[in-house]
Amino acid sequence: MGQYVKADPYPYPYNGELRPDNTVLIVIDMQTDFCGEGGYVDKMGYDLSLTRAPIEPLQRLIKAMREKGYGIIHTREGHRPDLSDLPENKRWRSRQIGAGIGDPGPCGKILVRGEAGWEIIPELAPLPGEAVIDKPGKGAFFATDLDLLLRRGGIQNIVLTGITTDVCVHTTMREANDRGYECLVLSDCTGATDYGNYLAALKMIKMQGGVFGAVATSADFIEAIG
Ligand code: C5J
Repeated sequence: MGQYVKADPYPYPYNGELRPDNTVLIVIDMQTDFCGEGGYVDKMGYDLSLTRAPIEPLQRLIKAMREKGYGIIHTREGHRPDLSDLPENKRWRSRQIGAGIGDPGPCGKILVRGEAGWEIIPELAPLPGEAVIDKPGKGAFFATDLDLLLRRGGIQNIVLTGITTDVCVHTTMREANDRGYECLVLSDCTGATDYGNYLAALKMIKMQGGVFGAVATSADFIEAIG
């Protein structure tokens, strides 16, 4: 029998084992720096409506998953206040586009831990007890204890959401896929700074029979766990 989500290119998860004890939601980088006024993405000049689009669908999804007892993990991209974990080339590139990481901005120092811009937006604030992973890079597995938490918790399936689809969501999904986790990306719960990249990033997941996993809508996911 099994429990599956209607997804593309195959019903998710591959083995029909979708349960709160083996499945977790990861909400990636829903921080002011990526979707709020005066943050990093805003300073770079991108259209904030694209990275804000997932907020409402995420609120519905998180509520439904909390009610059904699924674990939720949040991530934040950011660097130590002394910038000792900020690669020089990352800083240089961000300055090229006028939003230097570590430089002062309207929401404090850009992408620096503890600053206002680095905080998760209040609409999607983690509940006490939900893990928050602080990551210095794009992928949530690099230089963090995420894999340890997942293995310790018996997690097989990862539902990926958040921003941005083509950068931190994709990097984390690729890291997870190589570690053997079964990945699902929810199309309406993610967004990118470029709409074409958003579409391409979703398309890439589905090629080769689901080379990185599968894609579904949050409505289909909520129906499946209902
Ligand atoms: C970026 C992210 N785009 N959260 N970070 O630098 O996708």
